[in-house]
Amino acid sequence: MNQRGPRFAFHDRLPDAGSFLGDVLAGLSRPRKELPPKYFYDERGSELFEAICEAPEYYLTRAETALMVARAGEMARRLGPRCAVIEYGSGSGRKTRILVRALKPVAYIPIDIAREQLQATAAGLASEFPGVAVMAVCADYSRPLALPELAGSGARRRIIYFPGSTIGNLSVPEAAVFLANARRLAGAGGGMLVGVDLKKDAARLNTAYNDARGITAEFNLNLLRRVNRELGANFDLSAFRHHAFYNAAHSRIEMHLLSLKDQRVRIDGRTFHIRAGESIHTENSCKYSVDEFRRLAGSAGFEPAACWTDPEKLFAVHYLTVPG
Ligand code: AVJ
Repeated sequence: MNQRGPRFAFHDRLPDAGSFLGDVLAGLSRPRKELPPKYFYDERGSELFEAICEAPEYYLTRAETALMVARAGEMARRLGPRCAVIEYGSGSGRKTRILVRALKPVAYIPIDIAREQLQATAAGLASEFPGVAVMAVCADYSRPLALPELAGSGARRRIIYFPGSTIGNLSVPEAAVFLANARRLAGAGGGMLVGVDLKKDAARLNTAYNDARGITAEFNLNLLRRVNRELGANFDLSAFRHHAFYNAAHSRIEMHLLSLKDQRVRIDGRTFHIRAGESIHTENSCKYSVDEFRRLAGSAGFEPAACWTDPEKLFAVHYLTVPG
């Protein structure tokens, strides 16, 4: 842990590359090949994701940011004073700034797997909001994790902030388990503020994940570039094509990397055969109506306390509370 003054601490709890290799080998060994989307976010992947957020087709970030700008005051009143905000996957921190400015929490604990971006974002926030104790934790929030000590912060309740509809990466049963774990972390009297992309017509969704400039395609393919660089694999990027579509039966966008030819890939002494037309499933992005998400949160022991949506009904921010 390296300290940078009393208001900023950085805790590095990321396991080494071992789990990346294990996850990649396991994913490619399945009858339907897959790679976990959390590995999109190396330095280039984080940059590409920021570019996606600015693409005209990708409405999610704009809709959620506008919603935060319009309703942050109301949200802050609902959440109350002296919160400790724990953020899962802090990213660029734009939405966080809007929330922190309105809420003035006593502590802010961003948790992110993307180390460089976490450092920059957390340090920036700490200097912008000197009244907030910032304790960054570089970790994979999908695994059990220990939080830094909050006892001295004067926090009255823990609020988990999970914006961006990243919860959509999980299947519905996985999301139920994830929410139950989040409820335990928030604890009695705590809560969760979570951004969720709403169901809408398939054309709008398909366009959002197939932007005209091909940034999403680059983002998807960059995962193979990362596997090549960090794990010494030999994926031929030119032999794969980005394929994203709305699967209405599962209410989710699926992203795949479609193999354009029969090919073999070597990773860590193992060979994987990929047929022409076979795909590697790289991401799900589940979409929920307000009521569906409320029911899901309820099944995980949360009380759906409030929900804000934008005028176009593109995106929802739910406030869930833990009874106690
Ligand atoms: C950051 C997971 C919410 O699913 O919309 C954007 C990632 N993938 N374009 C999403 C993503 C393709 C994004 N999340």
